[in-house]
Amino acid sequence: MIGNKTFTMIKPLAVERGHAGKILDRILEEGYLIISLKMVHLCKREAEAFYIVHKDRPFFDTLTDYMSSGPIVAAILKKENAVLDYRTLIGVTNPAEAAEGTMRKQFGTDLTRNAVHGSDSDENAEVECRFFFSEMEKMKWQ
Ligand code: FUP
Repeated sequence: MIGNKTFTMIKPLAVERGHAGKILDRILEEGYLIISLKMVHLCKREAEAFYIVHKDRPFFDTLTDYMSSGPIVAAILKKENAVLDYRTLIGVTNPAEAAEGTMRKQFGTDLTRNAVHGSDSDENAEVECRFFFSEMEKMKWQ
C-alpha cells in the first residue's frame, strides 16, 4: 500500500465558497479513488496537533486559527504514485506561484488559504490518514 496512498484536506475557505464538489470531481477525473471521506470542523488544539511540525514557525498561529475557522473535507486518496502526483496536481504552497491548471492556482486565495493540503511523503501520508480516520474508516479498498 505504501506509495499508493495520500491524504488531502479541502481547507475552510474553499469549503465555505462551495468548491469542495469541484475539487473532489477534479480528483476523480485525475484517476484517484477516494477511499475515505469526511467533513470535520477542527478545534484550535486539533489544528495545532495536525501542524505540530510547524510549531516554531512564525505562521503557526495564523495557520491553526484559519484551519480551525470552519469545516474542512478530509480524504484518503489511492492511485499509483499518489503522494508525488497529488503534489503536482495541487501545485506549490503559494497559489500566486502555483502553475496554471493546479488546484491551488484555481481555488487558492493566498499562502494561508491555499485551498488544499496534500501529504509530502509516504510516511506523512500514513500519519495524516491515521490522524483523521479510524482503522474501520480506512479498511475499505486497502
Ligand atoms: P505544503 O506542504 O505545500 O502544504 O506547505 P507547508 O507544509 O510548508 O506549509 C503548510 C501550510 O502552512 C501551508 F499549506 C500554508 C501555511 N504556510 C503559511 O501560512 N506561510 C508560510 O510561509 C508557509 C506555509
